[in-house]
Amino acid sequence: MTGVQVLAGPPSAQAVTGSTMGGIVPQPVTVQPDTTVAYPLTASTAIHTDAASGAAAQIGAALAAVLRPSTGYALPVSSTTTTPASGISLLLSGAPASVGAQGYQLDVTATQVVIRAQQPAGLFAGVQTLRQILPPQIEAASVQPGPWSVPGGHILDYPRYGYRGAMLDVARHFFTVAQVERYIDQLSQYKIDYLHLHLTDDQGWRIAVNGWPDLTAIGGATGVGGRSGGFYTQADYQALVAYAAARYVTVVPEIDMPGHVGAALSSYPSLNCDGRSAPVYTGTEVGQSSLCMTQLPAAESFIDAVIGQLAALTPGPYLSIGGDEAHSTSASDYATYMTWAQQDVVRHGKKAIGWNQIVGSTLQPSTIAEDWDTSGSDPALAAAASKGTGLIMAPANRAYIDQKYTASTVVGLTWAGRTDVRTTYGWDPGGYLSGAPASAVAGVEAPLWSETATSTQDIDYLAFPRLPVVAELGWSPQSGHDVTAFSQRLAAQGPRWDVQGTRYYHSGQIAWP
Ligand code: TNX
Repeated sequence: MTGVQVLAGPPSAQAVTGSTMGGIVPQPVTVQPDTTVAYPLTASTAIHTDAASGAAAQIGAALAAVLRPSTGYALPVSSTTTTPASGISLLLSGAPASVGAQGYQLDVTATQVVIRAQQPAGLFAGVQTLRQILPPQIEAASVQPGPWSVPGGHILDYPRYGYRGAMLDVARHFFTVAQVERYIDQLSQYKIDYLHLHLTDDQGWRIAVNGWPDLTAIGGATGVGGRSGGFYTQADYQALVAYAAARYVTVVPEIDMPGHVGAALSSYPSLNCDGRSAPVYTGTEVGQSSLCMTQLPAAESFIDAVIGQLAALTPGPYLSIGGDEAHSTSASDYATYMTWAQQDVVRHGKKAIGWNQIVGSTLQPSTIAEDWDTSGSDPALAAAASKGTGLIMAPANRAYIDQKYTASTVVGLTWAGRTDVRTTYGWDPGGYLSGAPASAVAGVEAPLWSETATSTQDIDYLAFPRLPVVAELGWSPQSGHDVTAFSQRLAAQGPRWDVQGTRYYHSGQIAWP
């Protein structure tokens, strides 16, 4: 089944349900409302989960944890070996093959809500959709009056791309475990399934590496503008990885090199060609630092320790080695170094991701390039893609959510252009890179660099509403791309963010309710 169908219901639908299937982001593949029925969520509703799956039980418990505070209902969760006739059921049987590993089928009748999937990830995605067809107050942390009615109908849904990413720069400004967990909660609601953590840069080194304590003691001490720094212990990082995994988000750690290494150079004299520690850098220029290639064995043993330890701490398949803006590294040193680093990632059992420039080295068959170029024309990258290199699309003038929305936006950079909702929405990830086959595109990503973002409020403001825009580009079929319909669905998210305390940018391009 391809294409998006939304069959509009009669006006009485609003009266029956109090909410509709018409405000979901990202747009499901198929939505068929049945406005003649609705499921009333009441004090006697129970949640049933597939007895064959511990993961289903955990997803049921997570659903109950969302629904209990606002409804005040007990919502008991129990496992079932049959197909229940009432309540909310999360089942790993009976879903059509077309839903794949991450999709689901959701059916709402007068007597029950049934989510079916092939895999737990699909049940989790279906639960996120269920949240969005309940009234916004369902997200409240305290008991609300209700009534709680789930609109009737049928949804069949699965993603366009397997990789739907959000990148958070914790190097320029450090964000605590709690702040990152909050972001994970937010992005998992939009079916984002990868969190790329930019862990190191000139201004900060944010991950503890055994045997290299000064990386965090010195390199982690500050951030842009000399603000206080911070870092994750390896236990912190593992906790973040586990928190994300419970929300079907896979962490992709990034160690940026051979440029963007100022924090490491200020921590260890041996990584500098002159044998002296570089001064701590707190500005926002890029391209001034480089690992010392005349000391390549030292750089290699350092990076092997970092990559090896991160690989061991990371269950996900990817490890990003950056590779962007190495303006202080010669092209031949860059090629030598990035070729070796990719081999090292593979030796440690992972697949390397690198920014566009990584095509200036010898690519491993498993390497994925992340395209941040704003022109849509990068012949070297397109040639690599034609030969099999996968692409993650993150063109800065479309997908960088650290850019200002408009001239009057206070937080944010402007180098890639100002990007409000329509600019972020108005491109096709499958056709953006000229000369690259659409089949090379593994997905999309929304990077949030933190030169100007220093607080949870800043993250909220920059990411909302643009993160859900990129989420829709990654999940929903291109055939349903329609800025008017999308804007209406995005508007319906506003009241949810209000209830959740997400301080979003009230874009003038959207008619918020
Ligand atoms: C470019 S594009 C960068 C980052 C900056 C960002 C700010 C790329 C891979 N690198 O170093 O933080 O712009 O928007």
